[in-house]
Amino acid sequence: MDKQHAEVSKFLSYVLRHQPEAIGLTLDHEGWADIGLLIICATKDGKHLDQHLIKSIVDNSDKKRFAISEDGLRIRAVQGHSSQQVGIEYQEKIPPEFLYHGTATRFLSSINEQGLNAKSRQYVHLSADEDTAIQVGLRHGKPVVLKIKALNMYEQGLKFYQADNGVWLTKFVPPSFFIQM
Ligand code: HQG
Repeated sequence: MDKQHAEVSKFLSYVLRHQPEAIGLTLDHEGWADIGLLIICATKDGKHLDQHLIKSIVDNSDKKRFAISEDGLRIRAVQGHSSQQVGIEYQEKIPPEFLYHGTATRFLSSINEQGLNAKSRQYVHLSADEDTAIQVGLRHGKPVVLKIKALNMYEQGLKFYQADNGVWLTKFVPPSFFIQM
């Protein structure tokens, strides 16, 4: 992805996950925005988007962050939201035995004490593989990976969901389900 694409991808993450109101955009409960309206709102904000650029970013997103509706008219972020406008009803799913969460070492003592919480997002994000977790942790500093007894959590009644791009979501992970690596 080139620099322009990366910048627009960040902008799309910002408005489709966190602050649609910053450009006067409205998302529906499932997170969808009308693409025509998104282009108008973005242009007013000085960001020049068009259908072609948006489609190319959606298709080339390394983490498959966005989806376009079947009729081609709407776009949404598939996970990562903090906006109160959005409450995607993810389908519950039985997790694998273990899932992984990457974070920075400086957060560890607090996480070990309080458990993993969603912070500004709506869910705690987990991955099925350790490598992805390391990459996620690197965004915050010196990475450390927590191995989570996910199936065990599920058997005790805690719910798991999987976004369209494979990211696992849950509301909270109590410290008793950590295996520190
Ligand atoms: C930490 C990216 C102290 C948590 C990635 C994390 C991901 C605590 C940070 C997605 C804590 C929140 C999400 C506690 C949790 N005390 N720190 N009790 N509980 N934390 O960015 O998981 O590129 O909101 O460990 O790939 O890092 O944006 O979450 O370090 O899938 O598409 O609080 O974002 O995807 O940070 O990342 P974030 P995350 P995109």
